[in-house]
Order: sequence, then C-alpha cells, then structure tokens
Amino acid sequence: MTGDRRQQNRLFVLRLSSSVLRPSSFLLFALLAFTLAACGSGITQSAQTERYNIEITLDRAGFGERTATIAVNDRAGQPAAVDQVVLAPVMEAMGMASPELTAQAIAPGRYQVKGEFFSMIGEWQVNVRVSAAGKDDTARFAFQVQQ
Ligand SMILES: [Cu+2]
Repeated sequence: MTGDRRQQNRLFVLRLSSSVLRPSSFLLFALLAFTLAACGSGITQSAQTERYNIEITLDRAGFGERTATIAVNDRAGQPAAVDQVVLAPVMEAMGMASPELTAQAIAPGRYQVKGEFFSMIGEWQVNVRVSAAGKDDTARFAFQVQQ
C-alpha cells in the first residue's frame, strides 16, 4: 500500500517535470525573453572616426518605420556640435541603397531620424555621415535585417 503511493508520487513528479521541460515550452520562454530584451533596449553599435565617437541605436533591424538615434561625441567623450548627420543605408552585396535621411538634433550631440531604412532581409550597412566645418566623417555599421 505505502509502496504504491510512493510509486504514484514519483510518477506525478516525473510527469510534471517532463511537461515543464518540454522543448516547446522552453522555446516559447526563450522566444519571450528574447522579444522582451529586443523591445527594451534596441540594437546599439559604436564606431570611431577621425574626429568622433559615433553610437547608433536602432529600435529594431527590420522592415517598416524604424527609429535611429545617433550620439556624436568628440574623441574626449563630450557631445559634439556638428552641422549635419545623415544616415545612408546600403545593401552593398546587392548594390542596393535606401534614400539618405537627415537626422534631427534632439539634444547636444544627439540626433534622431525615423524612416524605412530596410527593404530586404539580409546584411545592410548603415553609413552615418557627420559633417562639421565643411568636412565629413563617416562611420559604417552593419545590421542583420529580419522581416
Ligand atoms: Cu538586396
């Protein structure tokens, strides 16, 4: 009698743990965690040019209207006063280019631009051209674009 009960408890525990560890539940959880992480922070990359440290944050590397926020600091890390920041998305491997977009200043050394940067799945390069005192610095970033 006692032995039967113990057996049943063990079966119950086994059944519970096997349902929790089912690959589909794990996948769902992983997907959810990934989605939440992607929503909160966006994708940030940084690059250095001759005069600046440039950081770009994309809300998502995908189709539709995207938001790019660009931080332009001088090499000492202070927000830089520049004349213009232009975004030029290209898919170099295919000779494709999206229209260039001029970013608007939102704070000292901070710029933002919204637009449909990507029209195809695959690797895109985003050139960020910073102009000041009649001279251009261009930083190049690469994004793996998904639909
Ligand atoms: Cu293409």
